[in-house]
Amino acid sequence: MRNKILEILQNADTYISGEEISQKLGVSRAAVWKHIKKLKSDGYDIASVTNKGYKFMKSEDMFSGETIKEKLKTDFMATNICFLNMTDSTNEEAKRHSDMPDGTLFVSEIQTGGKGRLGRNWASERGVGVWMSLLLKPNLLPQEISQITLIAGIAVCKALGNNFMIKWPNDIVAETKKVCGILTEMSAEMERVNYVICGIGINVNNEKFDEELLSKATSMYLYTGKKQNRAKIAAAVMNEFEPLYKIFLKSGFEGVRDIYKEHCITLEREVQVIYKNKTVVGKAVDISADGGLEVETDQGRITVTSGEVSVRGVYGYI
Ligand code: BT5
Repeated sequence: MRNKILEILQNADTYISGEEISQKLGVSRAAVWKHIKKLKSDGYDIASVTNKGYKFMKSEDMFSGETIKEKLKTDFMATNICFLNMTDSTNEEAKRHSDMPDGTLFVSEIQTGGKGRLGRNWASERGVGVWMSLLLKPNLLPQEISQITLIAGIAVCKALGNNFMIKWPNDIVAETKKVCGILTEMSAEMERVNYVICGIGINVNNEKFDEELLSKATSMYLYTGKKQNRAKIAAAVMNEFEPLYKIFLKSGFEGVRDIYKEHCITLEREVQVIYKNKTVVGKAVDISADGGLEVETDQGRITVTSGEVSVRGVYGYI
């Protein structure tokens, strides 16, 4: 109910009376008033004026479909945005609406069931992160899709700035802690991809993390000491993503490989690769033409393809 009230307020251009909201939702005016009081205490700036009603105060820092769109320089990416106050997972939301156009972006203020890879959880608190999923419909083979994750990684890195690097294949880290994770899923047949969902979770203004994440997670705020405008960040990722994606569709991963390497912190490090149930230790020396990690081991060079392994620096998380 609270989310429905928030949606009505955010979509209204002017004051809307408690009476009108209560009629729209079929609840009492007292209930509307109670929910609005709670929204205010959650930090939403809602003006209330006698005889006029309530108005959502839009600010520079507001995070919404509109404020993201204002900052876009893309041809098709995110030109259609579904902005939600709450969902289980933006990846799931995109799946439920996979008939929407190529490039549709699903964004949510909070995810109640944010997902990582292999059934892991992704912590997605309200109001602090960019939790978003891009629906894409490329003309590619199923085996090429994991490379989209790598491209999203470059886009996030470029959008966040110099201090952020990619830990192969697709974590974005600030020094030794994770700031962003990417989860790409697809619906495909043997030779044909129906659609791809590229989910990106960026910890932006988080002030704290739960005990179990403390040692491995950070946010842009915790790392830089500055609160950031989330709409600007979401738009910047889209603005960086689109040109890279276009190069990729034309020339394959090869076309963006050097840019990926520039941003990859894993290269030139000793790594421990958990690979086909074996642990191999070696030095990460290169990224292959299709995005694999080339590791020099005592037994020679091996190429590990994304999705198969987890890589840990021998001396820590990176
Ligand atoms: C990932 O998985 O890193 C992919 C995360 C993708 C999240 C986005 S948010 C929008 C879209 N909708 C979704 O439901 N998902 C996507 P993985 O590499 O498996 O990492 C998961 C692990 O990271 C967890 O097991 C935790 O240890 C850690 N973790 C969980 N939440 C985190 C957070 N907010 N920040 C940093 N680390 C986190």
